[in-house]
Amino acid sequence: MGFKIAVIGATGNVGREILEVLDERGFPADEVVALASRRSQGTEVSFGDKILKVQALENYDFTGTDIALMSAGGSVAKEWAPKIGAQGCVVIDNSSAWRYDMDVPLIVPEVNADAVEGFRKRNIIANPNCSTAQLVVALKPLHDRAKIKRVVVATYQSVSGAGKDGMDELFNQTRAVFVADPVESKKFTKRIAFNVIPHIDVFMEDGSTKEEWKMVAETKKILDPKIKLTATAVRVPVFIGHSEAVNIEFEEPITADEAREILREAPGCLVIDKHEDGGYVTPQEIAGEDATYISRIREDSTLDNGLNIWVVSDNLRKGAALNAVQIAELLVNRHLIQAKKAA
Ligand code: 11C
Repeated sequence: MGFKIAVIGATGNVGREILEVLDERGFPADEVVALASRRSQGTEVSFGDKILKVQALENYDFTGTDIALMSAGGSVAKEWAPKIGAQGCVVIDNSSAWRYDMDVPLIVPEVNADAVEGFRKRNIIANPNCSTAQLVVALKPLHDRAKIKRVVVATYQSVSGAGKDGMDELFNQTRAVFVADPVESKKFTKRIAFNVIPHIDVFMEDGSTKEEWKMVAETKKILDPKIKLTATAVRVPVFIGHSEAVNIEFEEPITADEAREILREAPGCLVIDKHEDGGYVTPQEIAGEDATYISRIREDSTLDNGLNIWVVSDNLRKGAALNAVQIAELLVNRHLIQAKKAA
């Protein structure tokens, strides 16, 4: 007997991707329902070769549903995740609303799968920010080998991280520049077409942005609270795929060749690192792919035990939908939940 799954926020970028990933991976679901706000009720979304009619979250009874994959923003998650969890349905939430709650596990299956067991306290599991997910997939195997002391990261984040409005703004501005129309900025604070913007999410008191703060807090929670991390998060005119230039200081020596071999074997990682023209990965090449790609692995001669790496992944997949579905698979494969229909 299979599971009953609800996808909340089914009409958004990530919600649609979740439906695609559930279908592609043959998730053992007997039934998948698409939910969104009342405004989207009746909208149609694809699930494999089926069309699902979107139902209103407000009217849905979760008592017969096993897992809710939620991608509906922080305020919806804050209000609804506890209500849904109380009806015995496990919520896997994509927003930042529950990530830093001590009673909610924050999971990247390749990194801290065992921590998922903590979901029982609230029936909520948090999915990390996209820029953190791909980073910790690359850091974990290196940390296991040589213990990371400090990480300095600069991100190059695609506009899809800001949702469909972000993608539309890049498209419309690019067209406006070409045809010499006035360029309007609504979603981003400055023009994103043919530009880069060192600002993602709101500013914090210390001058960093919330996106940068999230990378610090989430890396500590998922991987190791002792790791020091500093980040500069930058929006770039790319539709899909976040990239990261990462400088890592280790406690123990590790060569670039060793790191390359370790990463080649590591779950979720794919190394493409030829020291020649084009022998590295760019986001444009990997949109729609599941792996975290690692290139430009080299020693940093300014540190005792230092490496530089370049990390690229599809932010809508490993950074969101795929990771959420992998968490659901973890619950099923470890028999941590039973299908209610079967009970
Ligand atoms: C961006 N990383 O690229 C953000 C989007 O905390 O889940 C995801 C925000 C989050 O704008």
